[in-house]
Amino acid sequence: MRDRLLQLEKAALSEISSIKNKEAVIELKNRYLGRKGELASLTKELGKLSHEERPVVGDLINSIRGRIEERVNSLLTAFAQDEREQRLKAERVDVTLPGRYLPLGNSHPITQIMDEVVSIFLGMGFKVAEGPEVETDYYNFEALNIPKDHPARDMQDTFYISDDVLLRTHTSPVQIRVMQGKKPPLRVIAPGKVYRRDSDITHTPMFHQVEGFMVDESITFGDLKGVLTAFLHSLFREDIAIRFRPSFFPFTEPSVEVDIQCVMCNGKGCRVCKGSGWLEILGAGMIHPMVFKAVDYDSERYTGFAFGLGIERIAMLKYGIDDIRMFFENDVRFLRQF
Ligand code: 2NL
Repeated sequence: MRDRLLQLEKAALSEISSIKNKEAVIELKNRYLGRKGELASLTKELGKLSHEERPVVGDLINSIRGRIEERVNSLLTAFAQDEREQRLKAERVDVTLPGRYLPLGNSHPITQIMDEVVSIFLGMGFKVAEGPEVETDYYNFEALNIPKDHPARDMQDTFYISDDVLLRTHTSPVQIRVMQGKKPPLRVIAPGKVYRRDSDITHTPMFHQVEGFMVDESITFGDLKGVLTAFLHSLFREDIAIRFRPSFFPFTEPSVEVDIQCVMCNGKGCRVCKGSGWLEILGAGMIHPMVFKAVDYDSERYTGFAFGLGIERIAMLKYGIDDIRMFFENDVRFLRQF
C-alpha cells in the first residue's frame, strides 16, 4: 500500500513537471485528486489494513494529496497569470496614434447671418415671430397700403396660387398678424423665407429676409436711427459710418434707405460698392397711418418704426460674393469656407 502510494506521488509529480496547459492540469487534478480519482480509490482500501497501519497510511495519503494539490494550484495560478499577460498584450492600444478624422459640418452661411441678425435684436429686447409662407393678398399687400396698381402685385413679380392666395413677397404679413393679435408696446422681428419672380446673379426666386418693428406711444424717428445704428455697428464694425437717405415705401412715411461705408474698401470705392464707397443695407421708415388703420391701432396715440433687410444681400457684401446662386448650389467646396 505504502509503495503504491509513493509510486502514485512520483508519477503525479513527474507528470506535473512536464505539463503544458491549464486543461491538462485540470484533467490531472481530476484523475488523481477527484472523487473517483486514484487517491480516492486507494483511500477506499484503508479498511483492509490493520488498526495500527490505518492512521499511518491515512496520514501519508493526506500529505501526498497536500503536496499534489500545492503543485497543481501553483501551476493553475501561473497559467492564469500567463493568460492575463497575453490578453493585455493583445489588447494594448497606442494612445499616441493620431485620432481618426471625423468630417464635421457647419450651418449654412445664410443661416449663420440670419442667426447673428436675430441674436442682435434679441439683445435689444425684440421677440421673434413667425408666420405662413403662403399668404393672402390682404396680408401681403392690402394691409400694407400697397395699391392695386403697384408693380409688386403684378403676376410678373409675385407667385400667385390663386387670385387671392400667393407666396409672401416679404415677412411684413407676419408683423400685421402680430399687431392684429396684440396691443403695443411691441418690439418684434420676423425672419424667414420670401418669394419673388426674379432670377439673375443678384436675385433668386426664394430668399431670406428679416423685418422688424417697434410700436408704442411716442416712438420717434430718433428711435429708428438709434436702434438701426446700434444694430449695424454690432453686425459690421463699431466704428463704421452710416448714412440715412430719403426713400419711399407704401407702408412707411417718412421712409429711408440705410447705407454703411463699404466694408471692402473703407469708403474709397471698389468693385463691391461700385465705386460709390457706400453699401445699401436696409430699408426702414415710420409705420404709415394706413397700416395702423388696417390693424385697428389709433395712429393719434401710437407711432412706430419698421425695417426690412435681405440676408443674402448682406452675406454677399460681407463675404464679397458676386453671384447669389452660389448660396443655393450647395457645393461643399463653397460652403466649407464659412
Ligand atoms: C427693404 C425694405 C422695409 C418695412 C420693410 C414694414 C412692415 C410693417 C409696416 C411697415 Cl408691418 N413696414 N416693413 C418697412 C420699411 C422697409 O423693407 O428694403 N427690405 C429688403
